[in-house]
Amino acid sequence: MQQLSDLVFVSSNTHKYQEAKKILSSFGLEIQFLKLELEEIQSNSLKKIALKKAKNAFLKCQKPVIVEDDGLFIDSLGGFPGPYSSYVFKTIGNDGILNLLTRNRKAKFVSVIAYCDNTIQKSFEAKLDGKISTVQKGKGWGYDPIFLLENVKKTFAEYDKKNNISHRFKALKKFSNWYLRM
Ligand code: ITT
Repeated sequence: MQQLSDLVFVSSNTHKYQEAKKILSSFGLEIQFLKLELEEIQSNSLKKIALKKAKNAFLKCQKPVIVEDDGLFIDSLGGFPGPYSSYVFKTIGNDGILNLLTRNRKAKFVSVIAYCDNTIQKSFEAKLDGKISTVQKGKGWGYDPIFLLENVKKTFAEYDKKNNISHRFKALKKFSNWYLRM
């Protein structure tokens, strides 16, 4: 049964919201959306960034909120761009990343979902291992055209089941298991 809630997903990124909405709906949870660019603290920890964003979002909405902070961590670049993924995407973009890489192309996507209401602050983290492709493939958003799933040999942008396996799916699953039992 679908559960309507006061829960608001706050983000400046509509793609993230659309995926989160579908995923949460498959767990029986309906959410609202507030499109808003929240101030982000500088930190090496996605968890710290996400928890602070959630606190700010709650202060703005005065309703239970979730936010998400993601990072693409590339092994041969010592985890770069990691917490700076948004800035790096806006500046050098996918072509810039491809130009930086040579042989070792291992990478992972990490998602941290942070929840905040007037008494609780909590975060849920998940990762998905993959590789950086040699060329962009498919028409996805963000890093989707360069994030290669080794087992299916497709990028996220080419793969129609992204929402069943992604870093976002895994973190939202952990969140829902907790939230729906609260
Ligand atoms: P917020 O307002 O929610 O912070 P944002 O896009 O700035 O939105 P992040 O700070 O979490 O989000 O930045 C993560 C970066 O990684 C950003 O450039 C995204 O486009 C990219 N990204 C995150 N998840 C992705 C996914 O599933 N596929 C492709 N790119 C993704």
